Amino acid sequence: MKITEVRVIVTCPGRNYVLVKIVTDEPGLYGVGDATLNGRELAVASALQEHIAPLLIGRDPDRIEDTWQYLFRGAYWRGGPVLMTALAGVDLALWDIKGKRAGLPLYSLLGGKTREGALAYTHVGGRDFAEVEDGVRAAMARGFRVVRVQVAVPGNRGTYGVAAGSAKGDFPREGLPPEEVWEPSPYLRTIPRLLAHLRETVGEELELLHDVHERLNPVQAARLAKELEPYHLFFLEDPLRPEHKESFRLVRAASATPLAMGELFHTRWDCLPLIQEQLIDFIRCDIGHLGGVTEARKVAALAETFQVQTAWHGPGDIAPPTHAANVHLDVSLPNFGVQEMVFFPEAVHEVIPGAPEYRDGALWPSESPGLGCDINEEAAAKYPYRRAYLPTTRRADGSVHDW
Ligand code: EZ4
Ligand code: CO
Repeated sequence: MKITEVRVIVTCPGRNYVLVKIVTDEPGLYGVGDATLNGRELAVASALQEHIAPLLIGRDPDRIEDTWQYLFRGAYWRGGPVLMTALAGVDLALWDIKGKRAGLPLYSLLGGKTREGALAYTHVGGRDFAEVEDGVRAAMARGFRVVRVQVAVPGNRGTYGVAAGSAKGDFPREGLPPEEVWEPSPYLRTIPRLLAHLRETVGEELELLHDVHERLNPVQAARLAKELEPYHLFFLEDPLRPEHKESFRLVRAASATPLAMGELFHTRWDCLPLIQEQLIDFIRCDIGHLGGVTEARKVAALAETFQVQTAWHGPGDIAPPTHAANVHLDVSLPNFGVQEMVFFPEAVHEVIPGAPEYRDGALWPSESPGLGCDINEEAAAKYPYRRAYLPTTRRADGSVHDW
């Protein structure tokens, strides 16, 4: 069997997605992958089209590991978000083909189920504590047992994870990234109060978590983890930027708040220092930015060895094939922890059918062979690419901070 064609499909059913369709010489047999990188979509599409697709034509799609090694090690230039997202798109499509050939869902190829469904968490953001509380109650009514909570911070303009119109940042010029203003002091005062409010009003049983989005310095992160300790978070997400892994020692030493990190990691070597020193409790890489299922399995095996659980990134700006891959891994891995999820709008289901189904607080894998997703190319063509960016964050004095 040979790969005959690699199609890169860029579409915007509400937001931009880059999809990979790998076609084989076996009639009707193809695989579908996701290679979306928010704000840099066309860089990945071009890497795939111009540099990677020509290397795949004529190769045996069954040899996933060899293809992965060939693209990662064989190219000399390796790693980074663009190349590892492109590699993930190829990797997912190849696993999809393997599953379809075998007539088995991906989880079965990964060793079979260790559980039936994947415990899932949803996002709740609000302009104030009351709005967050309402959102949390609505999520509980929908069956969620784990909820991520974010709140607008007085004095800051635009808050990560808060969708409400008035909380959004300003656009410096039409078509450029929106700009938000963020200061650590009000943020550090607000978040413990939010958690105190939620524990008083919704009780102790619901699992809560919060995403710092890598904005704090080590001592600020240590303070937050310590002050959140009484509220028993499920985990505190991404307290620090990805560069200084050793800074996690300070946060770890300050409290017993469980820590999670990983959506900005691109290889197992990024994850290794935090895992082997047991500085985190959850590794939450984005499979779509990590070179796919092939690398995620290796990260999960490293994590299992050190009692670290998985919490793969599952935001709305990666496409359903990556969400499907998440859940196939979740139900097969022994050290699965929790799965982040979103509800996709109807247009996404139309263009990319097969996102994992949500029911009773969990996500359930497709029983179809492979990943269980498809691409409706006619529908995709109705939604052409629209240039868009993630926001930029500035401090109050105007200097650039990390978004
Ligand atoms: O900001 O996917 O946990 N989820 C997140 C996401 C990321 C986006 C970046 O493209 O932090 O919302
Ligand atoms: Co995050």
